[in-house]
Amino acid sequence: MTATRAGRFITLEGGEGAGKSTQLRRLAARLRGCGLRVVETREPGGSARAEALREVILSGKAKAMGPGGEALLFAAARMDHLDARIRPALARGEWVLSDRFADSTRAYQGALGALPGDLLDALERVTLDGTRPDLTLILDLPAELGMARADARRGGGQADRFESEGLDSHRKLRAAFLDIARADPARCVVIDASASPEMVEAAIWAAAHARFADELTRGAA
Ligand code: Z5A
Repeated sequence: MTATRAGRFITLEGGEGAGKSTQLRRLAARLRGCGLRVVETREPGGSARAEALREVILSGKAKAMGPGGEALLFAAARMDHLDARIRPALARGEWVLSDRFADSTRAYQGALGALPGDLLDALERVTLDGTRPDLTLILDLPAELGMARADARRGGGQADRFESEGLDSHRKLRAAFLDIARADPARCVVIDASASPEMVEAAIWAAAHARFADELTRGAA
């Protein structure tokens, strides 16, 4: 009888245009190449109810509630995402890759929205209820470069609630994600996201190997 291996939970974080979605797809493909079952998901969203909340939040309809109100909406979406999608997949032994997770609340609603740290700690405790990422990849690049990439991808389309923040806000966000990485080096790895997609992919794969060498080798066997 073969025991089901516990799944692993990996999150990708960083500012706008850092390449999280691009790299999540590439990492998923590499993990599948090792014979692992992989779930690709995102926040806000990832489950039906959380996707409905995503629409409300990114439309800007909740902006008037302030960062506290928005943080509660992100938390409600995250609780459903964890219950409906993340924990069941981990229990089945799957690897869950999420494009953003709780660190985004710390950076956007915390550093940018000036919510106090003790409030964020309490919210995180209740929301995550012990389910934390095994590895968080912080994709780091200068704010100007991230904004230019996101603008080019939008091709003149309308910016959403957070994309319309200015350069200073994006600089603050970058610093906030680097602070998060410094505060939790056992979980977080900072990746230079200004390099080519292939180089970023290789750096991420090296970080995953450093963290999960045994599992990746067994998966491929
Ligand atoms: N938010 C929050 O406030 N609080 C929370 O708790 C959570 C989220 C969970 C969700 O936006 C917003 O919600 C987000 C934070 C807030 N606000 N913003 N801005 P989203 O999900 O719609 O988008 P995003 O998470 O910000 O991701 P993004 O802007 O779509 O970027 P990305 O996923 O990091 O990048 P990408 O789509 O992979 O790449 C962007 C473009 O750059 C694309 O054309 C690529 O082809 C190109 N690219 C990617 N990598 C490279 C490299 N290495 N070189 C050159 N070009 C590249």
